Amino acid sequence: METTLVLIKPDAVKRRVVANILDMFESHTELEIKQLKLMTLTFEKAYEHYGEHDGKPFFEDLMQFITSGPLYAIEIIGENAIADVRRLCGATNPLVAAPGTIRARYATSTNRNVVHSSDSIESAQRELKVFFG
Ligand code: FUP
Repeated sequence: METTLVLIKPDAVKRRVVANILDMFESHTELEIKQLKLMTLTFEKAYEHYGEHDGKPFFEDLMQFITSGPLYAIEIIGENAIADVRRLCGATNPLVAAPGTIRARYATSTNRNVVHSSDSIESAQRELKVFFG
């Protein structure tokens, strides 16, 4: 079994599309939601998650955005949870995200792309600690 972290980001919460996004994970029969919590990140928490992007041109905007309001942190498990969840989320840039994916449906740009999902077993373990201890 794999375990992965999903964030439903503040843009999705503000635009009230959280239930639609959760439905896409719930409808995937190979995936199971194990934990879910609503929280607003401090700068310090956001840095623990996104610190690897420090120095990149989009970093300040990313930090401002991810701390701008509540988000949902979700632990999802499944045999191929990491790849399955990333496939459901779609490409980082919604303009190239496959039709039917969460980002194709709901994201408005690369910087406001409604979801995050872990990209490897190692990232998942690190990121789950940040959000669930
Ligand atoms: P992803 O794994 O699809 O979430 O994408 P990355 O790890 O490449 O990027 C992490 C986050 O940085 C993305 F969710 C959005 C943000 N980002 C930007 O805001 N602008 C960019 O040009 C690239 C990434």
